[in-house]
Amino acid sequence: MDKVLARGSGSAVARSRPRTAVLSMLAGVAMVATTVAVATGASAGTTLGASAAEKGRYFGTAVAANKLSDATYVGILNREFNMVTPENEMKWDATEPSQGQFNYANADRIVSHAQANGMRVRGHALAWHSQQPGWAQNLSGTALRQAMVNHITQVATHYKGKIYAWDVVNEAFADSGGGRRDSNLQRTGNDWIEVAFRTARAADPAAKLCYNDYNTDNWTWEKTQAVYNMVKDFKARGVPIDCVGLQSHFNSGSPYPGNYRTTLQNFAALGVDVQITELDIEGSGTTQATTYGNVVKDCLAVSRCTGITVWGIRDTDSWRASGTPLLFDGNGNKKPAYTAVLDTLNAGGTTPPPTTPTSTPPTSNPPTTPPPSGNGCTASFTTNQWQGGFVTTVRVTAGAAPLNGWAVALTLPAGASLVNTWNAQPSGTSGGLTFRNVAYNGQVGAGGSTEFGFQGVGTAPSGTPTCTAG
Ligand code: 9MR
Repeated sequence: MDKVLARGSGSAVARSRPRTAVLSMLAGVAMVATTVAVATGASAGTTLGASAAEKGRYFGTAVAANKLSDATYVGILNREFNMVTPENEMKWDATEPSQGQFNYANADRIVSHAQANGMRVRGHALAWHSQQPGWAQNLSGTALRQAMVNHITQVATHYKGKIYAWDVVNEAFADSGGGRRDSNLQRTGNDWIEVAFRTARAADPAAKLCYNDYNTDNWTWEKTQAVYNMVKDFKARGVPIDCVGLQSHFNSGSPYPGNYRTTLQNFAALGVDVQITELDIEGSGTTQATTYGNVVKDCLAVSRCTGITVWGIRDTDSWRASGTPLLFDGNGNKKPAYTAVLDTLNAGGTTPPPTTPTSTPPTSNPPTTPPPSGNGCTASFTTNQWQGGFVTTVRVTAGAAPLNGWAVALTLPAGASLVNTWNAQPSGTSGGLTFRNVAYNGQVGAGGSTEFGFQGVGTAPSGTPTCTAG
């Protein structure tokens, strides 16, 4: 069983709490409160999506394709939300049930529904240890690495231009100890996460690329620190990452932490967007409503917290239905939690820029290459080779003078050819190649460096590449 499910079993109290008439009564009160809030705020939105949009954000939900024929469900979906995440339909087992044979039918239904109703889509999830098809579970080493790269390339290409943000890698860190989670993907090599991100960038350059995980809400937890260090390292080395998703499944075993805003701020200060991707809060009534309000307040306080997605519409749609963790009851009525979210969205006026970290961030020094003493530049590369393919990362380092443009020459061995390149423009696809800077990375300060990379089939280049300034 997935570890999140184990954690998610929550407290017996939360699970046995009855959804009684009290809740319906509170829902009634909630609707009155909503009406009052709307009447007093001229520009206040009357739905979650509209109110979030007024604050420059989105409000989304997980959607299950098989519920798109449920009129109550679709009515709430279309009225309230402007972002959707397919709950299971874009996962590896759903999209590539047999190796090399792709099935997009259910995911396409959700994407079409979203597009027809003016909603955007968060893609979930390209590479994950869980919900792999049987054939992938049985692979290892280079065969699995290649299968992952192909899967990401195929799925991200199929949805190219239709996805606001992809959860490229999901839940790759261990719950404790500050390290990676053991998995077949992890055993292909520690660089599997960055290879996944580079592959996704090459396939759909316009989509934001996110790392998504749970139990990364409390700033002091080892797992939060471990993900923070990875994102910091990726930013330092030019690995393409645009956002961090905090799933935020809250219950008594994994409660909303008082330092949640600090966590959001500290991730944002690394230069990535932060998104709350799978929010649900077990409980009921005022207690649950207050926590929902606090989460929304925290997101509004961090300008790079760009949106919130709840993990389902009605309590009965939830993967944790007995914990009644969502904004609508089983009949589709608004709960007090709904009103708290809407009122907080409407009240939240400020979106200050991200602040500097409020607690000392952990340090992780980016790899450094001593600058050469002369003018010009040098280049060096590292390669991840698997059977039949490779990813090479090239570091360009300026000499004693700043660079205003650079070119790196290297030769691909016979039979090898380029598949994707990021952060550089290649002169061709095989043999002797020159990679030139692109618009945003030609200027490198004296002694500074920048990185580009490429993915290819066949054998990776070896030797020392030649770097020329200008
Ligand atoms: O909500 C999803 C549920 O229907 C599936 O059975 C489950 C299987 O792993 O995945 C649930 O969604 C998970 C999400 O994809 C990743 N984060 C944890 C979510 C809850 O388990």
